[in-house]
Formats: sequence, C-alpha cells, structure tokens
Amino acid sequence: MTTTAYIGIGANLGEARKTVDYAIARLAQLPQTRLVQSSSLFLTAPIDSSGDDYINAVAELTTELDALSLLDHLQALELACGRERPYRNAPRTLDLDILLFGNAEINSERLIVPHPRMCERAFVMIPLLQLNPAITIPGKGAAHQYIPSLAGQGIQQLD
Ligand code: A4P
Ligand code: MG
Repeated sequence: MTTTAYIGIGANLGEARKTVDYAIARLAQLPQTRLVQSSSLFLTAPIDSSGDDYINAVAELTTELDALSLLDHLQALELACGRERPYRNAPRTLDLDILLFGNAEINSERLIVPHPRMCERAFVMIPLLQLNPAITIPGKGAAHQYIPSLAGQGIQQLD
C-alpha cells in the first residue's frame, strides 16, 4: 500500500541551511519511498525554543513503509546529522517530524499523527500549504483556515 506522507524538517544549530538541503536529498533515497516535492526553505523565529532562527521546510513523500518504519528511518537520519537530545525543544541540528501519514490518526507511545502542534505553527503550515493548498488535516479540517491565527509568527521565505 502506498501512502502520501508529509515530513516537517527543522534545524537551528550549525549550518542549518545545508543540513536541511542534505536531509531532503536523503529523504529521496529512503527505501520504498519517493520524494514527490519539497517546499521552499523558510527562515523562522524560534517558537517555544531557544537559540538562532530556524530553517524549516516540508517534504511530500509517497512510501510503502508503515508509519513506525518511516519514523525509524527519520530518527536514523537525525542521528546521522549529529542530533543530540539534551532536553525537550533544545536547539537541534536536525528535527524530522511526521506531520501527516495519509489519512491516519495515530496515538501510540512513539508516534502521534497528525503532529499534535502543527496547526499552531506557521513554520509547518505555510510550507505545507505551499505544497498542497487544498490539504486537509485528519480530525482538524482544511489547513488554510488556520493561517489567519498564525499572522504574528516570524517567517521569511528564502530563495
Ligand atoms: N513522536 C511522536 N509523534 C511524532 C511525530 N509525528 N513525528 C515522538 C516524529 N516524532 C514523533 O521527539 C520526541 C519524540 O516524539 C520522538 O522520540 C518520537 O517518538 P524529538 O524530535 O526527540 O523531540 P522534540 O523535537 O524536542 O519534540 P517535538 O515534539 O518534535 O517538538 P516540536 O513540538 O516539533 O517542537 N521553532 C521554529 N521556528 N522551528 C522549528 O522547527 N521546532 C520545535 C520542536 C520547537 N520550535 C521551533 C521548531
Ligand atoms: Mg521532533
């Protein structure tokens, strides 16, 4: 079975822009997976987090992996990029989140999908809507309806 998945990509330590470009290239090489498209890169102010501005992007994949296998691959890629986890929301070389996995609603110990905070975050919703303006979030409706409430968050599209 093939599933369309959206991956949130964030980095704010080290050479963040290079890391995000590298992560997108590596997502294209995951087994049983195809990179359909990736958003622009965005420079974003940290939300509930410290340190430098983030580079954020979203990638659209199609995959035959199940959601937990995809998470395993994303966490391996985070580690390969030098991710350490000293505390929650610490600055990070690379954060890869499964935002959406088809129409699935998953609530397990390791994985919550849709990502629970995504609708409150411009750094997720703006790149996601760039890829798919008509997208709906399972359990939450049309993504575009959340945009007005995100107007105060600092986000700048890079070219
Ligand atoms: N986990 C549960 N659900 C998921 C999912 N859908 N995708 C579990 C990925 N992982 C998921 O994640 C902790 C655990 O969440 C994992 O072991 C996995 O089993 P983590 O990546 O180690 O920790 P984290 O990143 O500190 O937590 P989380 O929940 O990813 O944080 P947030 O809420 O995503 O916030 N500001 C800007 N401007 N840009 C950012 O990218 N990112 C954050 C991280 C905060 N502020 C930011 C940004
Ligand atoms: Mg994360």
